Amino acid sequence: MEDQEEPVPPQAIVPAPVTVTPGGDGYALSRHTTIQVDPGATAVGRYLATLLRPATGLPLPVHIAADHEARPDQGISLRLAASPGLGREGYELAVTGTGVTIQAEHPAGLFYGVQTLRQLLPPAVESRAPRPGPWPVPAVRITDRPRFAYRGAMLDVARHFFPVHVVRRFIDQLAYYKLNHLHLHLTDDQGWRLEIEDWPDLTRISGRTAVGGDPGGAYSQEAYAAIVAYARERHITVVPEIDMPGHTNAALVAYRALAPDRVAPEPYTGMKVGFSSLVIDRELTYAFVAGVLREVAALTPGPYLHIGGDEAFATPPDDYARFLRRVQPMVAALGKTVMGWQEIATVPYAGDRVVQYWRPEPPGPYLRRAVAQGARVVLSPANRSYLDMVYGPGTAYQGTPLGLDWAGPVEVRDAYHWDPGSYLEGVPEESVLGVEAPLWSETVSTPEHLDYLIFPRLPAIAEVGWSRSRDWAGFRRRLAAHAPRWRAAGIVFHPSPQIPW
Ligand code: TNX
Repeated sequence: MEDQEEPVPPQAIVPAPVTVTPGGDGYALSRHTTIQVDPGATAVGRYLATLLRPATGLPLPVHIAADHEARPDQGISLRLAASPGLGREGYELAVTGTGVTIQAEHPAGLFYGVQTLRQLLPPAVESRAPRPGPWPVPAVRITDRPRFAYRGAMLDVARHFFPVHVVRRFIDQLAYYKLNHLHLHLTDDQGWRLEIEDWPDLTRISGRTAVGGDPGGAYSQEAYAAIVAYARERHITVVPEIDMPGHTNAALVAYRALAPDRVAPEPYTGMKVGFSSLVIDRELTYAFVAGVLREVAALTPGPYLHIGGDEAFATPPDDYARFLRRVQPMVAALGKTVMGWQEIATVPYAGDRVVQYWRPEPPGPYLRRAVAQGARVVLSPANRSYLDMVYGPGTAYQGTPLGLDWAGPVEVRDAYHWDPGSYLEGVPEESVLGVEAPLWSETVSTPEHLDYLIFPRLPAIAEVGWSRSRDWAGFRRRLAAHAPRWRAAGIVFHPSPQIPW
């Protein structure tokens, strides 16, 4: 990593900004650098200081100044001001000989400007230990705003449980690439991961199991609230998923009153899908669902409740439709927007709804009909965006095959080279809320495994969601420039043969 002292070319930013204009004198962080913030930008200012201090060892004091005129023009300044055309998440960033100015209409925009600034600094800035520097920032003017409002990733904490500190690390990785939604797949056949006060055996019993007999785990409501708060500080909305009516073996194990014939099934630690179902004609099922959704809604400030709905092969289609006709309005009654996997679109619904497309093959006409009825679509095509797919033949991680291959392989170019705005016939860009990269965890149980599957594909999906332009040749070079950053941050990654590392 001899090249760490070299200024990074400003074009190495991922996701690509709208405009990047290099030129003029650059700036370098020093002992004299201060971070000056408008009163409404204090949290972003402190966040920036916390990011930069460990590696640089610089004091970087944060000064809150209501009065722009009174400020020295040296250093980093974060300003809240109307930025016409940049929207809630857009920002302008300027580096000159005297400092760095980031301006945005909303703290979210400043937050994304801060992520861009990180990428302008040398890779060593990502180290948690002090590094010698210097800390040059190349001269550049950037204007930027995202293409899609929903840019997400999903973590399956049900097949394998990931403790809060691992989820926090995942959140930081999303923030780095300007993603703004964290979908947590909290329940499945193999485990139930969120404490529900009215149904304590869900986690007391089914919190203990995981795929392969591995140790389980569960989030107390307090731990979940801590995840939500950590995400929120990074402008990330948590989307909790309670998967139903299929993928519910863990719930039936905990409460046999919910099971067919009221006989508890065996705990399940395999990798099959589609064999379990809630009982559709039992009132207790709806008391259960209503109670769970009520507690999840109360813990979740974000607008979405994800009700799963995928692969309900053990639920006859008429039952499935009846179930959804009762459950979707429950979500609305809690003041939340229904979100679900694409199968929910087979059941008409007049309310506000987000449908998550995932199957690699073209969807049936039902999806078009749901969109015509007002549904918005989040695109997670498995053969493009699934972070749990293998990269390619012979890409085992340290001898362990990592990932599934039913929709794969998914190499970096597959993840990068597609356009959400024209991906599905009958789903126009106006109906596309955004993109999400799901990471299912049947074969994944450690932070290193997560890193390896996430990098370098997540940055590709991030650019698909943020940037309007698609430029594979340029992306390959920009992505290659990120490898030293991942190394400095202690992140393991797949050395894809498609990238000129
Ligand atoms: C399909 S994608 C599933 C999950 C599996 C995943 C593995 C979706 C909505 N359902 O239950 O974990 O494949 O890739």
